[in-house]
Amino acid sequence: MPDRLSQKTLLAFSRARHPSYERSKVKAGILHIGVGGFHRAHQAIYTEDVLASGDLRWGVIGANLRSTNMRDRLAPQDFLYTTCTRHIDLNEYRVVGALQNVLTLSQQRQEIIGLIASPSIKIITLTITEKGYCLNVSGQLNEDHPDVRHDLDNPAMPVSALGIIAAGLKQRMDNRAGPITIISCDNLSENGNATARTIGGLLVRKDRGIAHWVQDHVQFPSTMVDRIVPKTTEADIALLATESGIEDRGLVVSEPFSQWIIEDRFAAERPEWESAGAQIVNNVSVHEQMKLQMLNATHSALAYLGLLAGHEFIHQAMQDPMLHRFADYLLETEVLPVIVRPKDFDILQYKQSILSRFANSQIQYRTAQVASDGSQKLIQRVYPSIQNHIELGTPCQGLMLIVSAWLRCSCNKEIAGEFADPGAAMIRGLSEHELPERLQSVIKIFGPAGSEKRFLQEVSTGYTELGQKGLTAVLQNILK
Ligand code: CS2
Repeated sequence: MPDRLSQKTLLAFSRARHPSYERSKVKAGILHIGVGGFHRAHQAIYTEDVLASGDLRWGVIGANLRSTNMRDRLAPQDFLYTTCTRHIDLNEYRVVGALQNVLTLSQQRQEIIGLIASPSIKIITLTITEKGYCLNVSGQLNEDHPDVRHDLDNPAMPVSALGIIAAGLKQRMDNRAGPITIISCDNLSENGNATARTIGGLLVRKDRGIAHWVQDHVQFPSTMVDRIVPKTTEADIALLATESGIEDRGLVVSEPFSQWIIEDRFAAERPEWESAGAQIVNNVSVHEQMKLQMLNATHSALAYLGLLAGHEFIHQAMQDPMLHRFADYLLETEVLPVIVRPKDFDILQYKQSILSRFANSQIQYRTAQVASDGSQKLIQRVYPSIQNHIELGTPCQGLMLIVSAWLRCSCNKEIAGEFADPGAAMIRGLSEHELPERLQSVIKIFGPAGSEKRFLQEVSTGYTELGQKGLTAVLQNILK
């Protein structure tokens, strides 16, 4: 029987790199909301390196909203977990000690609010996914969202991630606990501003005093985060046990690549993340937008077209010659011409690196994982390029096809059963034949874009052709 990972069994885990600092001396300086695989394989690693460099002010307390799953997995392990970086020829294991605890909002609300209001916490990081921001189609706080309505009516008992931050900030002001930096690490354009807008929307009804306090004491830097982190499987956990004799229910697997670009806009002290490879820059939006429009858009394309073609994983979609050609075509012919490039940046090399990362068969990233929440993701990743083409009057059949494929997947009962998308509930209730008549109202999910005639027309044509001619013929036509 393998030993369960913990502070006690750590010494026996000789295949892994261990925390090189004394965990008991670490003070909590960061609160992270949304402790899943991505945070633990990304921001937590940068912080782990800072701790390893000897600056012990930056332990991380995690908080999740409803599920106690992560806490249940990690508590018996003293909140230690292993990261497995999958290289072509080896698995590199590292045990991470940065995480000190994981709380759950539904059970430890006051504790979390107390942390946000505590002077020792200087940073809040967030990975709450696109839908966690509760934005409406115009990018403002969606006051019709049930969680937002609840939090506006019960500000002391919030249920949303940003509601809890709003409650905590109010208490922080009352406690005179000083400035704090809130960093969104989700794939949203201008994610810092989006966070500030949502929290502002939740606070404004309280009183003007808090709005002014936030202006003076809170910063919301934007960030670009990048690392492919598939959901951990039982097979991954079993492989680790065989290779090392250690059972880790919190294992997280990722690709070698990792990038974190953070806008240099901090309200107070911060970890020296740049010593761990993060880039702290004046303007992050050009990088953020480029990543969304290139990497994430192509990822979504491979997910929806891959699902229609019957592929379970992204790398399998990349092994499908037609889909591979489509991904290349999409980037080269439709996305690159409308991208604002960061200065002195080799965009062709970036494009190639995206394609080879997606083709990496060491990383088993399910098409259904990327396909989830398309109603929130596509407007961020695909629409900005479409909008540019509409303005220029240039063709972009491939980009439009991603939206058509999302609709096809969403109203195909078998495929839609594989991924969640709460924002697309109304599409999911429709049959394949009902959808075209309802397209206009469905496309409202895209906000003002939804009333764009060309968008509506081409998405509709793509949808019909996918049904009548089939995926291969539609792709052949685009790629000819
Ligand atoms: C993916 C992203 O699931 C998805 O929607 O496109 O999580 C992607 O893997 C990351 O943004 C890569 O940095």
